[in-house]
Amino acid sequence: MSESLAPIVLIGIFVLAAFLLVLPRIVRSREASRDGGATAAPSRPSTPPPLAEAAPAAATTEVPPELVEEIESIEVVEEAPPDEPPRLRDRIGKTRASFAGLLGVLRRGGKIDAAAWDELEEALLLADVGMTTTQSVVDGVKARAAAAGADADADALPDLLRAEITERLEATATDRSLHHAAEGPTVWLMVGVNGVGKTTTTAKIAKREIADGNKVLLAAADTFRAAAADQLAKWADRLGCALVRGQDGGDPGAVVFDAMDAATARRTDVVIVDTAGRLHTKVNLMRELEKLKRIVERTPGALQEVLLVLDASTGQNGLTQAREFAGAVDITGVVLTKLDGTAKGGVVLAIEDEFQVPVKLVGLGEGADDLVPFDPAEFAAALVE
Ligand SMILES: Nc1nc2c(ncn2[C@@H]2O[C@H](COP(=O)(O)OP(=O)(O)OP(=O)(O)O)[C@@H](O)[C@H]2O)c(=O)[nH]1
Ligand SMILES: [Mg+2]
Repeated sequence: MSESLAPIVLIGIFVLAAFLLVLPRIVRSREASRDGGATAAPSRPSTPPPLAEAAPAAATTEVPPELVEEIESIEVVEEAPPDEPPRLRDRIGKTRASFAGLLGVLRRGGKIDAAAWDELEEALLLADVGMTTTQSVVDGVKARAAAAGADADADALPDLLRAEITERLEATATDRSLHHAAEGPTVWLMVGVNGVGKTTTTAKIAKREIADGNKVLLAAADTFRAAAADQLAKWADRLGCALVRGQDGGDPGAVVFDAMDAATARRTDVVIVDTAGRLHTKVNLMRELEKLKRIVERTPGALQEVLLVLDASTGQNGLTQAREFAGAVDITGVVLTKLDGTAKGGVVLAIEDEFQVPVKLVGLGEGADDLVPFDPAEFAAALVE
């Protein structure tokens, strides 16, 4: 061997030796990854594995084709991911049921006769649309039927009703979004009587805004009810947003004042103010709301929404509450909660008819994701399809 080849041969022997040393390790690690790490696990004193894991890892027998077919035919009901908003149609079953009887009658066929009009009226009243609005809706549908031909078929009624409901609601407002200030903090004031869902809705709205990339601050201006601020604090903690609170029984005006200061200092996008639903007298409650509103208005352009929260399950009683609040503060929109557990969802029509204020959001459950924008066409379709 020439002297010049010697180093090359030496390097070759060295590389071969290194490879032979490493090879067993590579084989072991491959086996380990195939067995889900079992072989790589440090050997412990023999604790028996749990029963579920004790089954042999590799099946050696073939699965009979008929079993494969059977398994494939099983319908897998996929659970919606937790962040997926619920569908209005799926949650307003009870209100839909008010119309189900009507549609059964209509589907018998024939022409629209007096009995069909009575059925329609009854269905609307059953859904708590209220006498005045019901009359007006029936008249609207009659006009549509006349336009379609005096002897319109009964089975055309659902479509006529759907169009009537959609157009009535769309006439109140086309934009049902919550408005943001052009610059500086946006403030939304939540008002309504006790127990309707103000605090829960505050949290639900906060969650949506955070998901949209906004910096949110919650103001616990319900200092009247013991533990009200704690309830909101829990939500703030869970959602990971800022909270301004005061002393129990203290001045809610001071809370809002501090919240406005904090919002400016921290460059907060949205401040949601949760207010008390009950005070010693209604006069006090209304005066306090006016006061809170004035404090927010010290920051020009900040107050973008005064949202009246109404519990759908109180049906027509919600209208009485709306009258009281609308008399004290200018309501910019309604959040109708608990639409999931009531047959009285038709009250949406009455609210918009009387107050000409849009229902902007609806609550469909107690969870933070159970809030959806109110869409007239979707609502009308869900009622009569
Ligand atoms: N099913 C259902 N329950 C709801 C909905 N919104 C709120 N709730 C429940 O209604 C109850 C009252 O809700 P709160 O948010 O505490 O009501 P509030 O208006 O803040 O009450 P006060 O602070 O006493 O004035 C709670 O048990 C909520 O979980 C909804 O859309 N659907
Ligand atoms: Mg509350």
